[in-house]
Formats: sequence, structure tokens, C-alpha cells
Amino acid sequence: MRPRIRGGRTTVLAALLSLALAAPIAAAQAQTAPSAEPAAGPTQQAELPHQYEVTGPATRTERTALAATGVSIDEVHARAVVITATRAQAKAVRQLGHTLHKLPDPPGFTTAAPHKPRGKDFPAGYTNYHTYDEATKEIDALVAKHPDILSKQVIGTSHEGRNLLALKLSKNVTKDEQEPEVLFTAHQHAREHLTVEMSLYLLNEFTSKYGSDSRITKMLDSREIWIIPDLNPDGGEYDIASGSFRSWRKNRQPNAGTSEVGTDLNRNWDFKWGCCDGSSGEPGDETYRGASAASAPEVQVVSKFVHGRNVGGKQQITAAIDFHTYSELVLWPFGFTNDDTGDGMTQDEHDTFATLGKNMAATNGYTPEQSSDLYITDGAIDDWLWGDQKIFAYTFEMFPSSFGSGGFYPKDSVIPKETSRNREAVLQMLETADCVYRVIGKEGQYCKGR
Ligand code: 0X9
Ligand code: CA
Ligand code: ZN
Repeated sequence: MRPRIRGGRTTVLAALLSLALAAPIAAAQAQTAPSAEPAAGPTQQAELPHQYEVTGPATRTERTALAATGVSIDEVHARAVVITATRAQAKAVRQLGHTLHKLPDPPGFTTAAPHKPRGKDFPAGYTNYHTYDEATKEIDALVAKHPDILSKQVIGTSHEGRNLLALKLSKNVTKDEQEPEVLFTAHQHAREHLTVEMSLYLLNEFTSKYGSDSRITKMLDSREIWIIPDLNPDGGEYDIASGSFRSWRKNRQPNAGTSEVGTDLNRNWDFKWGCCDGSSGEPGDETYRGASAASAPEVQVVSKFVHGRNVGGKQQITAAIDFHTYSELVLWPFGFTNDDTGDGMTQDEHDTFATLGKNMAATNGYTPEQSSDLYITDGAIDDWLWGDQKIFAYTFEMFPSSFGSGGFYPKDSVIPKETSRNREAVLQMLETADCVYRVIGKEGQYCKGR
């Protein structure tokens, strides 16, 4: 399909205008934010990245060339993008001939010296977001309250040793029944905190409405729903640990031979890993793909979990959504190639992806497109889930649509609206999960004898 670019010049200008208004607020917050750590000592702090508006790149080829410098592309417009880059990367991007404007840092952004994580809450205006401990407590309470339909497994641990969880929602939850399975994952990228709230919303919604809401009841009666609420707890905690957001993206795994920390989990999956200029081999880059495919423990744990859902030679999971922020997009594979169809993607498969993608996008107002219409990515989870496991896997980029509406750090007041916004899309996916090909009218051809 053809690239469809959201927004345009006017969107960027509007965003920058609202930024100008927001800037003094951010500055005031920085001053009043409680100072977390002892005063900065002489030890250097690893450099924190900044967001920039880049004018110039107007095609997916130009955006892919830009992404090849190792920056993350956070927002795509007709003739501009927003990126996250270190100072060295920003220089490299300028050398490509683009014009860069640094955008204001997030609330209380700190470049202060290393610190002891305080393990405390999000900053003011964000306290309704759940820290890792708060999310764990809420999940444990839900499991205790709804043991017949919700169960929790620890599927492994993160680099720093935090539990990685898989929650199962289904009637007769303790039995592995012959039912189509659907997987929801969230928070590969540390700063995308709204996605953890999306997981918690789904857990609360399904448990509280089972037995009263007929669609939810029917889905829990006939599906097995898996939610992995937080793939990157170390990165998430690091992003908030100083009391100020750090715009952190990667996990917190050290890299041999350098002080640069972290792997971009969404470039580390074992399908076409590092194949196509869609990730970086430099540990300091935002999109560092890791030393080898699935080198990140978090990716290993979830890959193993998904492999474990292959029962008797048949993958039980038929459909999946991986939640990210931001840009309000519904994306489908492949990301590693600009081709719509080809090896690993027949016309019918592509049409099924595109049809369900557009159907879901019609319910939440997001923009549907193939992920490579934005820029090439290799080693992303949806490419792996489809390419390796034949799971109809989507990436949702949640609220907001732009930097000016909050970027990676929208206030907690948006949580109820922006999580429930995806209720209908999630239900549509669940309802079609017994035969996703039904959306193109080919149930008879592909789903006989299931
Ligand atoms: O770059 C990414 O990993 C995603 N964007 S984000 O701002 N959340 O980092 C987009 C991934 C698009 N590619 C695939 N879904 N394959
Ligand atoms: Ca069941
Ligand atoms: Zn992301």
C-alpha cells in the first residue's frame, strides 16, 4: 500500500505553538521538583537523549536513512519528523543535510549525576501512572479477587531481576482448554508508560465485567487471553527513578566494552534481526539491536513464552497487539521491507492484516498502515510474531498524536479516556481470533477443521 502520512506541516506548527506555551510550565516544574539525590558529584552521568524536530525527510526512504543514524523516529509528518537523539547523533543527522530544532525536555528532565533509585512515585501530574511495584500490587489484588478467571505466572526476570509476568484471562483459567489465544504486550520502550496503563485497563475491564457485559463474558468463555503487562520494567523504573523523566527507551542491560547501557527491545527479536538498516549496531544508539538476536533477557523470556504456546505443533495464539506510544497508529508487518507481499506474506495474509487493521483503526480513530510506510525497522516484535509464529500481530501507537499534545509524557488525566479508547479494537480482535481470515470473507478456505 502507499504511505499515508499523518498530519502535516500545520500539525507540526500547531505542536510547536503549544510547546511555546507549555515551556514555562515545564521550567517551573523543574524548579519545584523535589531534588532527589545528593548534589551532583564529579562522576559523569551517561548522556540523556533529547527530542528534536527534523525538517527535510519527506519519504520513507529518507526517513529510513535518518533512522540508520541510530536515532529513534518518534513522529512522522509529510516533510518533518520528531526524533530522539544524543548529541553525537544529532550532529550526524545535521550532516545528512537536515535542519534540527531541539524540543523542550520532559517535565523535570534531569542531567544530574548518578543517583540511587528512590523507588518512589511518578512526578506531580503523573501520580496515577503505576510504578512497577504499584502495578504488581494491583495485579496481585485482581488475581486474589478473581481467581476463577485470572491467573498470574512469572515467566522470567528482567536483566535487573524484576519479575516478568504473564496474566491469563479465561473461564476455567487453571485449565489449558482448546480455545483460540490472543496476546497483548506492552512497555517494550521505557518511556511509553501509558502502555502499562493499557494493560491494567484490560485486566480491570475484563475481570470487573465478566458475567455482566455479554461480549466480555463471551470472550472469556471462548478465548484464552494473555497479557504481558510490562516487558521492560527496568527501563520504566529507570525513567522515573530520579523524580524526573529521562526520555529513556531501551532496557538497562550493560554492553560489553562500553559504558553505554541498553538494548532497544523492539529491534532485538529473532526474525530478520539486523537485516535491513532498520536498527543500529552501536550500543550508544537509541535503536541498538543488541549483540545478537534475542540477546536481551526480556526478549528471551517472552520469546520462550510464545514458543511455549505452541502445543502439539500448533501455535495457539492467533492474534496479538503490542502497545507503544505515541502517534495514534495501527501498524502491521512487515517492518523490515517496503514490500506489501512476498516471502512470508501472501496477498490474502496482507489483505487480512490490512482489513482487520483498518477495522480496528475505525474504532479508535488511529491511522492504519503497514509499519514500513513510516520507516524500515528490523527485529521488531510484530515481524517476529508473524514471520516466525504466524500470529496476526499489530503494533498500536497510542495517544497522543504529537509532541505538542504530550508526546511520551501525557498527564495522568488522559489515562481513562486513552486506554478505554482501545476497548472496541481489542474486542474486535478477540472476536475474530477464532478465524482472522473471516475479515476478508475466506473463513471456508483457511479455517476449516480448526
Ligand atoms: O520504532 C519503534 O519501535 C516503534 N515506534 S516507537 O516510537 N514506539 O518506538 C514503531 C515500530 C514500527 N515497526 C514495526 N512495528 N515493525
Ligand atoms: Ca478457558
Ligand atoms: Zn515504542
